[in-house]
Amino acid sequence: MAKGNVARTRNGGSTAADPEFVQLLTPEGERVNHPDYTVDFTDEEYRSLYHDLVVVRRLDAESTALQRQGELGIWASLLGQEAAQVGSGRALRTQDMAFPTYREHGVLYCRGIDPIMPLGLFRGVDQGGWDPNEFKFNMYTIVIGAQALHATGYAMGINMDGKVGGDDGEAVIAYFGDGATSQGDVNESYVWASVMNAPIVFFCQNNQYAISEPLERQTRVPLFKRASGFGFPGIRVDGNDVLASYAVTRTALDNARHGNGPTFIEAYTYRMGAHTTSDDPTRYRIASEVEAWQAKDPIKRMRLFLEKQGLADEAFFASVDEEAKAEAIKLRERVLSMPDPQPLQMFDHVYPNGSPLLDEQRAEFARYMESFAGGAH
Ligand SMILES: Cc1ncc(C[n+]2csc(CCOP(=O)(O)OP(=O)(O)O)c2C)c(N)n1
Ligand SMILES: [Mg+2]
Repeated sequence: MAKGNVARTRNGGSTAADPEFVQLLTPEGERVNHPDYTVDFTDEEYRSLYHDLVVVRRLDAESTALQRQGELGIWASLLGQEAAQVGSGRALRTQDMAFPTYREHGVLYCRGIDPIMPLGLFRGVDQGGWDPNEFKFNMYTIVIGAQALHATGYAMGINMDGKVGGDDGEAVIAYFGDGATSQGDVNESYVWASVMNAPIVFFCQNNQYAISEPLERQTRVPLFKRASGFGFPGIRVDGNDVLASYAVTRTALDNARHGNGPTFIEAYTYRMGAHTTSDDPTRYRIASEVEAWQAKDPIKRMRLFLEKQGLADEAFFASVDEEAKAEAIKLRERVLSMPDPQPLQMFDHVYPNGSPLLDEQRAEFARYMESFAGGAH
């Protein structure tokens, strides 16, 4: 038996790859109805969703190119996951707090953060320069699954502060991947969120791989079905459908803010590029699989939808491309002119008000640096 069939046979047909999900927009750009979810966008909002999808993909491509040219240390591309990120990112209300991984550049963009910010981190000149409280978007987290705990603690805090209930209640969203669902941190978060009725949405982008490990090595049941064992609803959405991603996330966040507790969302999508620029996916997956997912491209279907509905013409699509290109050029120029940090700067933002131990370490490091002054060692 082929290795990949093991999970299928043991679950009587319900497999981790079972594609039953909420969909509002087919790969052909047809708008379909769902009994529980819908969207009510104006024509302008439909166009702006398309705009965001194109811009975040273009900025991402530019960042990959910058890494290839030695200007970034590494880059984790969002290619293929634009709809999951823009849909969920735009579903957040101003007061909601997001906890990202290292790949949520599309959500970051939707939160209104300058897209240069993550590039400083990946260039190694800062530690991620945005203020999480200002933008309600926490720092990127490289440690797989750790942010699920941070997010759950934050959500429990919101409850304690009495900020849940009503339309202006606050909610939290924690982003992570399919691989992260195997981490203890994430499962512990589910337990706490459930029993404390925390106002949180667990948004899992199932992009089918954890680096080279395919989904079938993480789970024998669909990820969204696990949530019921922890005591809250799980739902799978077509993660390449920006409308469905928006609708499902908005409903889950609104449930959370009204005091109805957590939801787990599995956004079923595909990582069309490499895990990071350090990875070579041709070593572990075949071209036909990638091609099959290219037919489900999130941007292509939104463009087809706009065309079919008569909401946009060639001039609109050309102007979005032009704008995305101009933003990418600007991004490139700004990356190239980023100053290198002073070595002692790394001590500055560890604690808001410093600490005696840190002061000692800074002084020691300063003496070490000075020992190089004016001579060869
Ligand atoms: C605690 C921990 N273990 C291992 C790693 C190494 N690592 C980096 S990314 C990754 C895979 C994550 O896969 P997934 O959760 O599916 O997210 P994706 O990268 O696919 O978005 C691993 C194992 C890490 N960063 N942190
Ligand atoms: Mg993954």
